Amino acid sequence: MLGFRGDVAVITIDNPPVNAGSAKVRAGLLEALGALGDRNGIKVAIIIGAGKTFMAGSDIREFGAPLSDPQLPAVIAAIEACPVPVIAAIHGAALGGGFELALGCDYRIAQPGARIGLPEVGLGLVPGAGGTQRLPRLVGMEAALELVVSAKRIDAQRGYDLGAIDALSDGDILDDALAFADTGLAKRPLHAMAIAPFEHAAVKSLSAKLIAKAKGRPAAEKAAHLTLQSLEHDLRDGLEIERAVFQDIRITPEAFAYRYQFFAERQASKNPFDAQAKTIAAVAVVGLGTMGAGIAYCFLRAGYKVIGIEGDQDLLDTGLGRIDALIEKDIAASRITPEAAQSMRENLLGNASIEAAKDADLALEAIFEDLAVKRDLLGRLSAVLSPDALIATNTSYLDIDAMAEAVSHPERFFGLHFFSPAHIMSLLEIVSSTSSSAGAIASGFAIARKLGKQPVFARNSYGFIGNRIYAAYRRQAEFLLEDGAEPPEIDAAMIGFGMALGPFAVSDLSGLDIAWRMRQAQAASRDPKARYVRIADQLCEAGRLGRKTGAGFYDYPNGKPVASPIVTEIIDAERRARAITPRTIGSHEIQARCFGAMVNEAVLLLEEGVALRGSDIDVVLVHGYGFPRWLGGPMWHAAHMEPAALDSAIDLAAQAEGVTFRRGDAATALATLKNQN
Ligand code: 3H9
Repeated sequence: MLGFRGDVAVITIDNPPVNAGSAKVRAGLLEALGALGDRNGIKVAIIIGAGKTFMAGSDIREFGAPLSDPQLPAVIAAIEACPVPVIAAIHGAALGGGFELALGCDYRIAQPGARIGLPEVGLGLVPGAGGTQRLPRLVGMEAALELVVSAKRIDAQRGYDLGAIDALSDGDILDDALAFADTGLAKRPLHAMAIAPFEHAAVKSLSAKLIAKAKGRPAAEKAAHLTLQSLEHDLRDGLEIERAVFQDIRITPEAFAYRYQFFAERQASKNPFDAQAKTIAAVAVVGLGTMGAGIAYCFLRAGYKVIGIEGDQDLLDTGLGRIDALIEKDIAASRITPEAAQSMRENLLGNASIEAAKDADLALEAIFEDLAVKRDLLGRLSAVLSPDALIATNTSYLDIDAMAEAVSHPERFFGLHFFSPAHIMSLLEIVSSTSSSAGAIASGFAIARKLGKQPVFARNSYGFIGNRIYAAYRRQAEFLLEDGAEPPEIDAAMIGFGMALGPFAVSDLSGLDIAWRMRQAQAASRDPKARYVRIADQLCEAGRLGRKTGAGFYDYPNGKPVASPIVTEIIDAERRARAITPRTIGSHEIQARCFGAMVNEAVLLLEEGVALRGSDIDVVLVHGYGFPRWLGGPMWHAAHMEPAALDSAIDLAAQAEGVTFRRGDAATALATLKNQN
């Protein structure tokens, strides 16, 4: 849309909700820029976004098919060829193609809090409209590499400090851009701008570090290479090379998987019910152990008042100390300002009595995993709170229907399953009991948004979505142990598959005792014919509870995991007791069986209605369990495997478990995923 304010042309991008740079937007921009030439007396042009943002990037939905003309580089070329200086006026976000559009303008003015950056690598892409070539010319090689390869988003204030933004706007962005336009601007082509000198060795090592941090994903490596190449070519040639790499990479299986995750996350974030969220100002967190303190800190950081409650004064002091340590750590790392820390401290009240929860709009219990103790606490909380206050549990696997029975007005009760460490992990399972009201669930989604968490809806089931799939995976890993593979072989195979850590390294990290307690609680109801591996129980009995005790599936002589002769002896003894002749198991079989077990459980979760969609399961596994994002998630990966390979993986897992897997609807569940993006 083209308008005029005196001798200034104002071009407005208007494509709600985030002004994604679709083909229509690109055509509109090109047309507006063309129309400028027909009008005499125009001195400056401003490009601005309507609504809440400048431009969130190119329209990601277009990347799976051939891109239609005009393409973004053509629009930016038209800006550069425009006879008058062009200003990008940025509010909200200028990301990816949106930031590249702004970099193609002669000047950039932005609101200090606006988010800018090149998140393409996080989508399995490289910037495709000049990001890797123009940014080093503006901010220097080191800062450009960091932004491009880490896909980090920064605020415009930081962009100003780096030299990517020319002026900041504290008021109305258009008014300030008009005032800026009046300061006698001239055309300022980036072609002429050289990259500031830098220390080559430092840049090389920074590049290697950033690529390693991105786990060597091809997009990161290619993006780093393109950025460094900007030195060797003039801008025009550099742009062509970058564009060619972008065109290739956007149709790789990895890029499809990343884009799928992007939309899966947004789909999962939508409240599935049509209901109003309750307004929540004060939250009581009962239980300030590591988990509860982390949860309390999440609420404080998001601006809630928090009442931290513990059983007695000593426990309370320790719990409040834990919260304080988290605050201090974030101040030291400059993640929060001392002023923000001060206001968090003012918002935190500690109390050793449950009565203190009476004014809370939400009470969340984060005490240890014991159903009877939790039920008792929930009953007492119900009596203290006002009848319309919400009550939530952070249980990670217990039956929340059984807990709801202890709550008066059980419709207000639901699960908010945080992942450890709660202040770092983004995932939040929002769990409905059979009596949870739609309003309680809607409130869970509103809370997740305010906390900046990735919510996923789940219905009650042992372990909900994530822990149930993970338990099936873990079980299969233990069958592999008995059958002949050693912990380091299984861990290495799963890291080779793409998992962030192997299953036994994870157990050692999180502690073996939680799962041990769970197994003990389940012992009475376990099918006696089901295959059960006793190795982990025996490690626990021997006091090997993981890293916290200095030994688990591995020994940790210097803090690093090494294979343990004691564990080998325990495994060998178990194999003998079961009359299993160990055999060599290759990484292909390890990966197939572990993956087959995950997919089978995922399909069951869908059939049972515990998960609403396959894509929700993928969001849970990627965000909470280190499943590789570039494979999309277990469901996406399964949907894109050779059907025969998937069948064989599931069959191998079933054989090891000694059961017939119910995977009747796997094909249907997976077919819906195949047609996306
Ligand atoms: C790129 O630009 C490559 C270039 O180098 C290539 C040049 C040739 N496209 O997140 P929200 C949708 S790659 C299409 O909930 P918020 C989103 O799906 C791109 N759709 O809002 C959702 O739709 P629905 C680089 C998009 O306020 C709705 O908008 N850019 C796009 O919480 C609202 O989204 C990025 O990676 C898009 N680019 O957060 C930035 N972006 O309602 C991606 C959003 O149907 N975007 N949608 O579910 C974001 O990070 C956030 O959307 C933003 C707003 C922070 C902007």
